[in-house]
Amino acid sequence: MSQNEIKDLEKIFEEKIARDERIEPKDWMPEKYRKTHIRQISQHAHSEIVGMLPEGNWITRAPSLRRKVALLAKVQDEAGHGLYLYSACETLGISREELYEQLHTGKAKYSSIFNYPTLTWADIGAIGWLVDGAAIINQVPLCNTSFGPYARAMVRVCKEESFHQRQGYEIMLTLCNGTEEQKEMAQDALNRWWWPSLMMFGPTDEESTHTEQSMKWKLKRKTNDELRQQFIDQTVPQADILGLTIPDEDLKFNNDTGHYEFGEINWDEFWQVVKGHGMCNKERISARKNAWDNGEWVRDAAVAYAEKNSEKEIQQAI
Ligand code: FAQ
Repeated sequence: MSQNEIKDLEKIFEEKIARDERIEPKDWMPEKYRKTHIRQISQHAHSEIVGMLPEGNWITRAPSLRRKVALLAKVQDEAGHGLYLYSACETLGISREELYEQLHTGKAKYSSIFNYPTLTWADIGAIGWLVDGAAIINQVPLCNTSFGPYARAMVRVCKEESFHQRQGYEIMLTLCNGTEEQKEMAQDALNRWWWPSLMMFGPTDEESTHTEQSMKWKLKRKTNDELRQQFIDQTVPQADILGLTIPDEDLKFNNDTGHYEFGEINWDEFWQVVKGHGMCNKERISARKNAWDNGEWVRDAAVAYAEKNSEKEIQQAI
């Protein structure tokens, strides 16, 4: 393709973005746009899949049948989100095998939050309330992202996340209205999950490598800091209703700005976790690798079955 032809295509692409039209898989797109979407969408898909592990840990220990059914449904939803997102990512010309390979070799990231352990039942409440709460705030703007398959996947994902957030908050509410010991469990879970939840939104805008370009392409519709502030403003009053204390001595409402001011995030901890040195990084990746290896016979059987069926169809057509 000549330089002039590429320039014309770039112009059409930029104009579509400016008009808030969706870019679809068969449309021409700059290579960097394609690559950065593969990076973000696959990281998102991996997060959903790895994110099943901390909660899966509690399915057999849920305190009642009702809690067990809800948790089971939530974890299954997360598998579904991962699968939609892998499919959306594949439309950009990368195979599922390559995506898994990137996760298993550590080339692709997944959300830092899933490298923390779930120590008590209250952690399941805290994850639903805080982690799904943060995920909704991050993902609602992504329903308007510029790449069609990603935006469409986000609509259903967000609806399901809102059920997840409510089931988590309801667990917290029940614990907080329970015995003194149960309330302490809820406070302890909040103490451990608060700061990692704030880190989910990524580094500050100043430190973020991709935000500027991703905002121009309308892949991201809000910056990391904007989303983090929105999460804090929304969540602090919810903690007040629970009668829990946010573990941040510097947290205070600023009447002039209408926002909460908050303390310093431990960015060293964040980068340590992102680089693979968190409490559960090794355990999470090895669980995923084992699942892949142990599932080989199922994949082989599915391929053999599909081949047999297509041979049969060809024979019948002859
Ligand atoms: N963890 O330049 P930025 C969920 C990396 S789904 C690990 O700001 P960007 C559902 C980033 O990749 C949760 N790494 O990056 C659920 C980049 O490194 P790279 C996942 C992180 O992409 C709930 C570098 O730092 N959600 O929770 C993190 O513009 C409950 C520089 O950062 C999504 O993925 C992090 N937290 O902004 C499941 C949503 N933050 O790639 C189970 C879609 C940053 O150059 C249970 N993604 N990094 O090597 C996004 O909105 C964006 O990708 C951000 C990061 C905001 C996460």
